[in-house]
Amino acid sequence: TTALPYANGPVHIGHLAGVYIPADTYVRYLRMKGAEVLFVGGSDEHGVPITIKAEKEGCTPQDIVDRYHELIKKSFEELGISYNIYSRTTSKMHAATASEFFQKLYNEGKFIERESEQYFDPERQKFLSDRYIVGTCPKCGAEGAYGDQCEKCGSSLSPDELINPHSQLSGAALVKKMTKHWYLPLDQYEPWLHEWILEGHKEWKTNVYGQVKSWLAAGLQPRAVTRDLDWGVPVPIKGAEGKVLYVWFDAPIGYISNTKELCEKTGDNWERWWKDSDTKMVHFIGKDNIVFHCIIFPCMLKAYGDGYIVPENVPANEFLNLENDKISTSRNWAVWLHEYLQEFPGKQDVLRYVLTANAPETKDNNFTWKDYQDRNNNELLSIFGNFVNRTIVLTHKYYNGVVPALENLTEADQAVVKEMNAFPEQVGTSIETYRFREALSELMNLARLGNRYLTENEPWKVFKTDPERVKTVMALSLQIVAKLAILAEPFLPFSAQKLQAMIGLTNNSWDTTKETVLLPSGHVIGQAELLFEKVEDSVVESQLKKLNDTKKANELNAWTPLPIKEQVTFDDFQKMDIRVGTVLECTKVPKADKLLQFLIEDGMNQRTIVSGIAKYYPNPEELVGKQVCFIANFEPRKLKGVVSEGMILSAEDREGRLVLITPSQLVAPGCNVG
Ligand code: B3M
Ligand code: ZN
Repeated sequence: TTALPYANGPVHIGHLAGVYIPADTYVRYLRMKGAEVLFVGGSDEHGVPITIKAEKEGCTPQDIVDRYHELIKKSFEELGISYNIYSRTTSKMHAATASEFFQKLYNEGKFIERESEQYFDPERQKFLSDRYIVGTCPKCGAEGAYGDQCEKCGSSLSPDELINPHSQLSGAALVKKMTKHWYLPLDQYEPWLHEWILEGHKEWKTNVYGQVKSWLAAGLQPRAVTRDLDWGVPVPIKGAEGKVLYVWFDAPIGYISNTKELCEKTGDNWERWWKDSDTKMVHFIGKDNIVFHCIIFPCMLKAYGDGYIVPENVPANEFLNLENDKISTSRNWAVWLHEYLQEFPGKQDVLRYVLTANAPETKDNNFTWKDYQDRNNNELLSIFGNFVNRTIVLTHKYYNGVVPALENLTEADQAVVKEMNAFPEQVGTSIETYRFREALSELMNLARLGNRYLTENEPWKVFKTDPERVKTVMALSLQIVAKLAILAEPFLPFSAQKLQAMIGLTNNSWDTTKETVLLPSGHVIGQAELLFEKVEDSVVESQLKKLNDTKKANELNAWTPLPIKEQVTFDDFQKMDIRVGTVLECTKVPKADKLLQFLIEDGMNQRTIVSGIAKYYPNPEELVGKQVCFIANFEPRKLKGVVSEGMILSAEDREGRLVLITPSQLVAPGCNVG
């Protein structure tokens, strides 16, 4: 299974590197090993963020999830994520399955019931989840802080801490009201979790094992599995009207619902996937989902009983950064899959390659466009592509594409044979232990071996003097190409399949690659076609520009007016003599690129005022005849040798641009402003 992405936005490279690419690599490998595999995915279509997005856009939550479910599903397909099923948690099957799951636990007394006081919006007549409660941040004083977090200062909050909490929906002041919820008593499962994971699964990744250990050390609390909300799977019991299952209760059941949905279509028995001790279940997720997949969902399955298995492993990954900055949906700091697919047609494997090579397996990792280019140009193209291309081209040149017999091996050849035959096992073991970066680098070592073999034997030179020898060299190189064509498939499915077709391989079973001869003598291979192409500098530059534009836009959006200054009295204001004047002359101040020198008609006299707005008025002569506002009793100051008798008023916008303040109609020079 792969974590079900929330259908309130598209997926990005962080999701891919953490969850979907490793899972797909794993699954493709298992299939090639001949294992019976079910690869289950889907969209998570419940939860508060979806309802908030709908509210903001003035549509229904269903509209939102319909939009993103389709987008995500299609992008996964295009990237070659080879699900057996990708469904959704708004399906009928899911509602029925999740509902039945809750019902059984409820009937068997597996929940505890608790009443507690919650915030209630008296106008909308509903309970509000934390996100719908806004107020003043107790930490930084910002208005509009949410009941769970202040976005201004980043503090995490509880609604009780907010000053003047009110409803984001209606603006109404909130009241507290009692409400009943059902809790899964996780504490009761502690001994079992301890034995099952801490004793029984010491082989789990240290980041996963460590998180479970610290959760258990801190002690588990009962968890509410219901919410007062109108978007979700309704709680299927009397007296629970207006309540739904908590999204983290229903979402993992989605794995079961989607299995059922598929099996119903194919005539398979879904229970053998979920209730047979021979089935191994593996959850691919990101690190923020560990507690749900290692503790809560297993407790749910354990509580349900009836033979449900629990996961064999949960190889959660850490996070991927983008250009040394945290990926963020709200700041649009991401490489979105659907955009990548559009901008880089036919380059799915490059992304799969780079994200596997940089997978955040043991610590957070970083994606940069420069690294993308380097890995494409210096690894995929120079090592893999180059070896394959040289071998195929030479085979056509010397033998019209007919594979020569692999015979007359020298001792050195035999060592190469031995070396190449070890790869299927090595790569396979790394994949089976969820070390995908290591597996990929092993795969590239096979291509390196091929390159080295060709370079050392120089068939293009030897052909003139010893054509018999070249037959052996080419025959052996072709076997390496064939092995690569198969072993690359879990990582680079598009290129591998293209290569297999190119050389006429019809069997992609993993274990056959342990044999030496995959292309028998006399077999005819096709013409060399390009597998990879160079990524030019301009591509990197334009992607960096796109990110840079995002950054700029974010900075502008983050702009807020300055805080209001200390209060002043009418008398304070009266001290300021603000007047309108007409510009008689306006020139640049020599040797001061910021300053303009104005000659102003102030109704009684003419006065000189210097103002630091030159950057925004490149043609100062155009200001002649315009009217401006100025402070007439400002103490004279000398600026770059010019005495300035007043201050001209301008507005400063969010970009720091200064704009002159002008009366909306012509007035007599010398008029007071106030
Ligand atoms: N919808 C994805 C997330 O936390 C969440 C996973 C559910 S898996 C059952 O980003
Ligand atoms: Zn704050």
